[in-house]
Amino acid sequence: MFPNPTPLTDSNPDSLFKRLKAGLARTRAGLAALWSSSSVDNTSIDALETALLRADVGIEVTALIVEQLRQTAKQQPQIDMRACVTAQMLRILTPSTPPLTLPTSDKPCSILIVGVNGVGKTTTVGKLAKQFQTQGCSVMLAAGDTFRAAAVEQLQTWGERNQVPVIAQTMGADSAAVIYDAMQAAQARCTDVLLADTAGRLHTKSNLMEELKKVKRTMARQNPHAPHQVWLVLDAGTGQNALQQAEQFHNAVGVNGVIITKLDGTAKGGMVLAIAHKLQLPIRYIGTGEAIDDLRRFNAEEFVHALLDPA
Ligand SMILES: Nc1nc2c(ncn2[C@@H]2O[C@H](COP(=O)(O)OP(=O)(O)O)[C@@H](O)[C@H]2O)c(=O)[nH]1
Ligand SMILES: [Mg+2]
Repeated sequence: MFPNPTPLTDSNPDSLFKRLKAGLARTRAGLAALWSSSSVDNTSIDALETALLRADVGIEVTALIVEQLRQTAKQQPQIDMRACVTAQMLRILTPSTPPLTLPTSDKPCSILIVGVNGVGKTTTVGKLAKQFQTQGCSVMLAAGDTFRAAAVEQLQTWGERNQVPVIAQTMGADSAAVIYDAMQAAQARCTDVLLADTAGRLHTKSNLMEELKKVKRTMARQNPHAPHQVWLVLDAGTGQNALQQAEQFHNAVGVNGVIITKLDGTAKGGMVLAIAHKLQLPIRYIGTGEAIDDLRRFNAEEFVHALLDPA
């Protein structure tokens, strides 16, 4: 019912892999010049270090990759630097892709989407609705961002686009109450998946975290296993700052999956490695555009190839 990521498919010219590659073009461009040198020496390692830092891979992961490369190069100066970096990135990212197992009998499977303002939560809820429907699941949306009227309308538009029901109240309503109502409605209609959108006012304001904690408690009152998943949406363009956001949300509501959006058009796509290394949380999906199909299950192998392979 919830299949794992599709395997690497770069044989089809129109494949999603090509689109992912196009999305990562800016990050890949920063690394491409490195692969021309035939041997690994101090100059090429220094250039790699700079390029990784520019791609926002972060200091820790860059140090790991560079140190490993130095060690390997000592024994084999003629090693293929790209192959070596590919292997190391895979080692860092692969633990972040455990299979996604969602309950199939405990309906609805409830997924709470959290994150700061503007990262792409509502858009991601809309894209996820399509993904789950494509997998044969019935979907309902809960308009838990009651802070802005536009947020409710935006979610309703995604509901219409996907032809799925949206449970909403007026602006200023209690977010927990909206999501509670949605859980009841989803249960009554035997809906498979309930996707709950939330507000993202400044994460430094403790009232957002308190509101999210209340949402969680209220959901658990309806079903002790709810929410089944709490997915944190992070904007790739924020680079290393995303780590702080992740810590705050994780401490407040216990995140068990990460979605990284806006990998298109950023040169900071390397932040995915920093997130994987630091958070040790599953990276579930990546967003590479504003359209409904611009969301992809995260696949470490596919991501590293899209990042490092020549255009
Ligand atoms: N380029 C790009 N834009 C995105 C992506 N995801 C969301 N957006 C855009 O980011 C903006 C904020 O998205 P929204 O869903 O309203 O964020 P929210 O405040 O977290 O709910 C909108 O203009 C979206 O179209 C993505 O993967 N790539
Ligand atoms: Mg929103």
